[in-house]
This record gives sequence, structure tokens and C-alpha cells, in this order.
Amino acid sequence: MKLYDELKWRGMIKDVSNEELAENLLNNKQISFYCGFDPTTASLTIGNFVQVIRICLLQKYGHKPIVLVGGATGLIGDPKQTGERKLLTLDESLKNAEKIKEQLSKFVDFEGDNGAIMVNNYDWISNISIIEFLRDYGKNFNINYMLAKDTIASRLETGISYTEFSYMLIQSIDFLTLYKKYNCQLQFGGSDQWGNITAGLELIRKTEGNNKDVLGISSPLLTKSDGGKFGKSETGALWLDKEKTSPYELYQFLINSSDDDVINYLKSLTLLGKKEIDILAESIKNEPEKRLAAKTLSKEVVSFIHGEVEYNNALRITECLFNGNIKELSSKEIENALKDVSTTVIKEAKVMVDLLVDSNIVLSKREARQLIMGGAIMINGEKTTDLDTIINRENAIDNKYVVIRKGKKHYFLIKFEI
Ligand code: 485
Repeated sequence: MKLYDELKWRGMIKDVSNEELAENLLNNKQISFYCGFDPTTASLTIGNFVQVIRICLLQKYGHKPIVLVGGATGLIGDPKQTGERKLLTLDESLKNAEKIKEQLSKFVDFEGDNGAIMVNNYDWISNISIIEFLRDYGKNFNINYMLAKDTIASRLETGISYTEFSYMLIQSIDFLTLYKKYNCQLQFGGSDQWGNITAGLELIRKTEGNNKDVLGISSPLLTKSDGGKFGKSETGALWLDKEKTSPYELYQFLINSSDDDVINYLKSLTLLGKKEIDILAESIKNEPEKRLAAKTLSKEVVSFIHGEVEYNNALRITECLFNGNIKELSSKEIENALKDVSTTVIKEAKVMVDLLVDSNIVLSKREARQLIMGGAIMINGEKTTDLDTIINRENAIDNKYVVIRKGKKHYFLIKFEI
């Protein structure tokens, strides 16, 4: 399959500025292309990862990636529909930019003829004077044209500052700068970037005389078939930084993808080819109970982002919880895996019956006794039917956590205060 067809098959194309040129440049030439990331936070999210995969894919086909980190644009703030952003300090923006650079450099290949390069737009934008900005660039932007862009139009009622209104110009100057310096012929991003990308094409046309050899492409945002937002777990966004979202949490999110979504995710979040993904699609139809597609998705993504060791660890934690081998987990792993579970902090040892009542795991002592005798209570993975059992610090994992399971799948955490 040629690259352009592959991008279409993967569902990675929403808008293209010039389809004929796209086919020619992507299928027959080796070009430089760019995609930009703002250092709004110190980590990328799984949503950004779609673009990372696309960068990797284009590089695999011989094109040269320019990965841009927006040290300057991060200071301005790309207008979002919901309202004005809080300004970052210069220090925050540059620090975040360093972190994001570090993350991105794990994914792209810097070696060889089409080795990636990394740039920070702070390096050129910070050198432009206000007079130069208004005379050399501002003159090329018609206010009516800017007002008609989706993101700007959506903010006119609620209000938008001059700062955010000007954002589009900076991203356009970036495209022009990279075009002149590296002959960068393509910019891509998510569909929310389409206005900024086309503004850049306009600026190149106006200042360079034409833009017949430059291209913009956007991709649809990844969605969930149940209408939920992709990349949001119960505790919030999924980050690529493992201190913010553990490999286990990422694994859980992906392994729980519905059959309706999983093929889409395989196409957008992995580099697996059509043959392999077709086989997985067949498997969903013929042997759904094996969950082969979701397993492959979580293995590919978690290993790519965090490495195979972390993937195997996420798998081990999942199996330990499933099989009740709680004692094989460390307190940190328990803390992480059971983040969303109701936790009660205690200071001293307690008789189990009292503990269950005091922690609101059961409604009454009578219910507690019934459940214990019926074998429905597991303490750190072990069935405990003795009514006199005392839960003390020595029972706790790393002297810290006791995991209580009620019935088949209700977990509770008891934490000993230090
Ligand atoms: O020259 C550029 C300067 C900055 C940017 C791009 C080119 C960043 C861009 N304006 C932006 O805000 N991107 C988002 C971000 O940084 O989080 C997301 C987009 C998403 C996708 C992703 O970046 O919302 O659609 O493009 C890579």
C-alpha cells in the first residue's frame, strides 16, 4: 500500500489542502514535514500520541520529521473553545518544553538521512520585534479571514483576548520559517489545528509568491463509540509520563477498549500493518472471547511508550489482582492499581467484624458475620472465615495496606497511618 492510501485506511485524514499534491509528495517524494506540540503541561497525553504515530509512519516511509516544541506559542495559548487559557510563565513554558522534548525524542529516530530534527519556536519567535511582527507579518492577515476561522468564531460571543487572537500568526510564521530553512513542505495536526495550518499556507503563498508545493493535512480526533472522550480515564486524562499515569492504568484503559473501538485504535495508535490488523478484526468476529485485538493493542502501545519491562509488569499486576495473589504486589503497586477504590485510614489493629462496619464495607455487624462465615470476604487475597480475626499492621502489605475484597469484585483498601 502507498503511504497516502495507508493514511486514508488508518482514518488519519480529515482535511487535505491539495489532494493531488498530497499523493505526489507522500507517495513519490521524500519531503520534510512538521507537527507542533505546545508545552502547556509537562507531559504529552495519549491524545497527542496519534500524531506521534503518524510522525513515525511518515518517517518509516522515508520522509524527514521536524518535531516542533512551542516554547513561544506555549506562552501565548492556542485559543480553545471553552475560554481563555491561564498564561504560563516563561520559566514554566521552557521547563515543560524540555520535558516534552525528552518524551518525544524516545519515539522518533534521529539517525540517518531522514533522521528527525527537533526545534523550538522560541528560538526564532522571540527575536521578532513588535514592528517587524505588525509590518512584515500582520499585513498579510485580513481580520475577516481570521474571524471566520472556527476556533476564533466560536469565541466571539464569550470573548477572546488580543493575545490568543494573535496565536494563528505565530504558528503561520513557524510554517514559513521551516519552509524557508528546511524546505518543510507539510504541516499536520489534529482537526482543531486546521485553521492554524491553512493560515500558514496563506502566509507562504503571500510572502513566497506561491504555495503550490506546500501541504496541510489534519486528522480527525479519536473518539469513543459510546460518545465518551477518548483518553480520559475515571481519574482524568491519560498522560505519557508514567509518574502521572502508570503503565498499569494505561494498560487497563486500552485492554478495556470496546470491540467497536479497538480496530480504530490499532490503526491510530500502533504501527501494525493492514494484514495484522485484518487478522485481529477477524478474531473479534470469530473468537471474541479471546480478546486478541484488545490484548495486542495494549501490548503494542504500553511497550512502545514505556518499554517491554513495564508492559510485563502491568500484566503481572493485573494477573495478581485477578487471581487474588495480592501478597505478591508491593504497596506502591497496590496504591496505584487501586487508586479509585474507597480507602479507610486506621491507626490501630481492629477485629475484622468491627473494621468492616467502621469502614462502611457492610451496614451492620450481623451482615459482617454473615459474609465472613459465608466465605465472601478476602483479606489480601485469602479467604478468612474466622470471626475473631484481627487485622493488624503485621497483616498489612509493607505494613501499610490491607486489601479487602467483598464478593467477587468489590475492593476496599485499609491504610495504616504511619
Ligand atoms: O508551529 C506550531 C506551533 C505550535 C503548535 C503547532 C505548530 C501547537 C498547536 N497549536 C497545538 O495547540 N497543539 C495541541 C497541543 O500542543 O497539545 C495538539 C492539538 C492536536 C494535535 C497535537 O497537538 O490539539 O490536534 O495536533 C499534536
